[in-house]
Amino acid sequence: MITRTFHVSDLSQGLRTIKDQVGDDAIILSTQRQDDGSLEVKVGLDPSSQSREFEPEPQAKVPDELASLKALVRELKGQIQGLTHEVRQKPAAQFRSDAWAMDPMVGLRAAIARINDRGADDSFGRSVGILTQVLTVHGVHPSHVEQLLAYAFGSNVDWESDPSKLHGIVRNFMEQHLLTTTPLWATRSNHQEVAVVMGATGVGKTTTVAKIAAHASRVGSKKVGIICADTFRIGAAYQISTYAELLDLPIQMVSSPDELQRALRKFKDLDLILIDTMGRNPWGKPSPDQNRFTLRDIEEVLDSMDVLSTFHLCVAASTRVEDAMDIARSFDGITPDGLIVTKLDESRAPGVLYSAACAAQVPISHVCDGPLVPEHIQSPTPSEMVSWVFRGYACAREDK
Ligand SMILES: Nc1nc2c(ncn2[C@@H]2O[C@H](COP(=O)(O)OP(=O)(O)OP(=O)(O)O)[C@@H](O)[C@H]2O)c(=O)[nH]1
Ligand SMILES: [Mg+2]
Repeated sequence: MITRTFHVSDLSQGLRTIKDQVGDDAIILSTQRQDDGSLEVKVGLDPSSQSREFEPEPQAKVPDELASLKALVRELKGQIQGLTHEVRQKPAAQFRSDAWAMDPMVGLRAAIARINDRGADDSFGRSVGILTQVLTVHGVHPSHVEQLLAYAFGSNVDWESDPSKLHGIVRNFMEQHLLTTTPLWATRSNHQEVAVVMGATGVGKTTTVAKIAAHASRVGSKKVGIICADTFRIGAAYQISTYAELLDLPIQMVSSPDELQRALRKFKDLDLILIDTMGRNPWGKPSPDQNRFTLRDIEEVLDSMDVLSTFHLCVAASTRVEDAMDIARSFDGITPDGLIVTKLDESRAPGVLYSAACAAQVPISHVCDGPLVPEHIQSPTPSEMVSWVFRGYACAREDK
């Protein structure tokens, strides 16, 4: 309730004046005769009353407090705006170490702020958009796209005035981080090498073994032997025997650790032994028959015989990028020493090879781009592979 005090000479006349001023809804709270003979009348009114005349008592301090609060808010707002402006004015170089060493998102957020500042039709913004799209469409995992952009945004290069430089920074970074290793036909070692080729079913293991064997014996002038550890799939032995016969290379079939040991002893004078293995579901449990002779068994035999061995994982380029990254880290309990990317000709996403190799920190040893033995295998440089990621494999090959 709001109250107000009036001083009138007599009650009946005073009430009329009071009602004129505050309306009929006002109620008399108290009357008191004063020393000078006048009458003090205190009236009260419900605030929801429609009376426009009825002003609150002047002692109410609420408006003053509101005004000072408003002033404080204005001052704080000004300070926040000043700070935001200061952050936006910082040159890219100042974000560099923080962005990369502490949180890759910092560089990204700073760049997004700059794009927003410049408006939608900025060529820098467009360049960033195109780069993001090219990498994503070509199969690079989103986390790697984010990492590449964050690195570029934090670099010292003046890409803001020339956005095309952005691509150059990203390409260089990718080339430096994409690991490769000497193909098996070109290694120079005084010791015998044993290479186990593993991978999911149908990815091209047997065909790849035949391609590598052909290059190693014809181009690399190595004495090569093949061991087939896939006696489970119908036709597997026949397929690899046919290749061995065509290439005029010795072959042994093994289905147990003992047989593998015997085969390795028989081949003790050869330079390179290629072991073709059975296709396995990377995530499923093997059937009891498949479980008879596992990759672990092969690894144990090789370790016990003290031979120099490497495990090469075949991954089809058409594999979903998340799956390829997972498999490359560990396949059937084995950490691969090298990646063989197969069926690149059947994929539109060469970025899978970048993401799989980077996620697992495993070098790419060979790339296969067709079914023909021995033609469709190569050992590309990081620069070639990165240009596939940027241009798409087919386009980059056509331009060559
Ligand atoms: N387009 C294309 N086809 C390929 C490539 N590599 C292999 N192939 C074909 O893929 C099919 C399977 O190849 P295999 O070498 O038998 O595959 P695998 O991994 O040994 O198969 P399993 O032993 O059954 O697990 C065959 O038809 C090959 O000709 C490649 O790089 N590109
Ligand atoms: Mg096979």
